[in-house]
Amino acid sequence: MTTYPLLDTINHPARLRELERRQLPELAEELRRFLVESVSRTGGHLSSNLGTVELTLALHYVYNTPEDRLVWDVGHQTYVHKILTGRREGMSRLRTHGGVSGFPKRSESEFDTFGVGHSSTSISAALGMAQATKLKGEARHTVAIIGDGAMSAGQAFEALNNAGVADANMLVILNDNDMSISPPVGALHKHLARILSGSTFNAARKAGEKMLSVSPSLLEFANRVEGHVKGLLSPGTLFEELGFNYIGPIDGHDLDALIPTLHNLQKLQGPQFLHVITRKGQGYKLAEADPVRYHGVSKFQPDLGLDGEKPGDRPSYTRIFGEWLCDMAEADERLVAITPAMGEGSGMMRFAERFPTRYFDVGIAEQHAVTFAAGLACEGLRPVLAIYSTFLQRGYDQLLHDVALQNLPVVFALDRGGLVGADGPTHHGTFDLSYITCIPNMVVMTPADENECRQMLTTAYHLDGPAAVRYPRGAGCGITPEKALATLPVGKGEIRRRGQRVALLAFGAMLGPALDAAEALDATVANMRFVKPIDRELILQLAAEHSLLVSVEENVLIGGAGAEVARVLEDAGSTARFVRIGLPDSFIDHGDQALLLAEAGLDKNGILKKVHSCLKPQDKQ
Ligand SMILES: Cc1ncc(C[n+]2csc(CCOP(=O)(O)OP(=O)(O)O)c2C)c(N)n1
Repeated sequence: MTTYPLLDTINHPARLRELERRQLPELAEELRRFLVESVSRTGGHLSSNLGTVELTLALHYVYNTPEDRLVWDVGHQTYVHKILTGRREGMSRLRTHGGVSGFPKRSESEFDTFGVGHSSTSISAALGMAQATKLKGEARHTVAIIGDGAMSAGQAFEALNNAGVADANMLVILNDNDMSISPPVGALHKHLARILSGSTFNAARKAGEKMLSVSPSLLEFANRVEGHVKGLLSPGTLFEELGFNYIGPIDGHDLDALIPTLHNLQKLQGPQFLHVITRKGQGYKLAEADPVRYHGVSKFQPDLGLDGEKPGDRPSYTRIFGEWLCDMAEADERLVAITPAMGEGSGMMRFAERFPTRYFDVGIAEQHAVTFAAGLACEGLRPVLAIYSTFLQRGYDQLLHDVALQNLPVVFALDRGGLVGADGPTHHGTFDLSYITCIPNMVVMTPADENECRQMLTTAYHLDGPAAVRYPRGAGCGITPEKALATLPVGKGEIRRRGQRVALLAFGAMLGPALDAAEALDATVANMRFVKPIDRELILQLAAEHSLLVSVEENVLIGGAGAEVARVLEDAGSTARFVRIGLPDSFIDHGDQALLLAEAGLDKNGILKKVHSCLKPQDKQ
């Protein structure tokens, strides 16, 4: 007998829509069980998916997907959507190389209307789709589903501001679980909490439940909404002011509330806003109790839950950063630290506990985070902005125009630089060396080990201008950093191994594979440390002493560290033979980090292969 009798029959939402409504709670229960079982085997996002089971079910039940467009924000909560749209079997290879992506992806399914991974794009994209539908004279529904965390970003408000006057037929669903990855922050959160905590909400919910369950006709529904829900809640909610017809809040785990409401909303014209309340981790006790820890999980046993960090695990660069932050803050009271909603992921929780007044979680708002740091620096403080490489892309003009142009001393602690693995192309931090190095005043460093990471952070901290320290996801080499807060000479690399004919110029974490390859080649290896200012003297010395120079970096080749080496050689009129190893001009899919590195030629074998292909007979004595 199958464990999922109903789910087994659903391989397309059309099949789901043939079910009777009374069957849906059972399907929801099967989906929830399937989710826990499947994610416990693969790892992935858990709490957010458990929280959107009924909402996803109701959307595919009511809307004619894929003809009607569902546009998910962030996309980490789309596992049920994937399961219901023919990818259930693929879930066993979720986030593995060649397997199902952890996020919606247009090339993966016609149901994935918009590729995503970074947050707060759904309303903009849905508005574009709705306007296109109108221009083409087509009729279909467009729905954006966005969490309360993602709603805090500027782009979401830019889109609301535009949609409210664009008269587009679209529905925005706010999936409010009162959580981002961490507890939510900011005035919007307070606004939503006020709606929910007020006695008016409870009265409204009762009235709403009664009203919605009888499925009134369109006109009656609209009148009742006007008369009851809106009147009972603060009449001019923020979203109403922005030009939306605000409905809710309703219980997002109650199919009897969701389905009639969605049916009725389908009939209304213009921009609609439905506020849905859900619980992160719903239905799995451990995740309900600790949604932060169960936001993104590695493999675990469902009955036991997640293990803690095992003793003997090598500390991650993230942890090295977190420890440095506390030590530096102790040494200098001007230090303030900022995170755009990634306090846990960036290793800042100990700092937050120890120095609460100097810790700023600004919400998912990277642009604001960068300019906010600039403001702090203007007043003589020393801001450290911890931000994933991929998310700094969001704050690019702020980095250039607000920080670098004014030469303000902001430290960018860039986590997840390079290939991140299972999260895939939306999250790889493989562009930062290119996009930062071209900005005047920036100093850019790439640590090769934990100790160097600490030294580089200290070096960056003591500079009088902006600097980025870019370190990879995961553990380092296992070196315990010295406790001292030592600095490094700016713009200087070091020779780590002396050999002949070939010199490998390694940047950051590529030092390890370069040293391994050098053993087989008897090559010289330089740990370059700085991408900018790059060590010109060292490069020219190596060029003079070797037949072949090879740079190795975990960044796209275009505009990366190797491009800086090439510039130095060209400017000096050097005729040295030089090749670059790095990432190609293409987006790299998700998969195991080590596997992706090997595929890109960024391991010992890849380096050997490249060097052998470039050596000439006269080099080989
Ligand atoms: C631009 C950007 N910054 C940060 C993140 C990391 N991130 C992924 S999910 C998430 C929290 C989203 O909260 P919410 O929208 O409320 O969804 P929930 O997980 O609560 O369902 C964050 C900060 C991201 N994906 N994109």
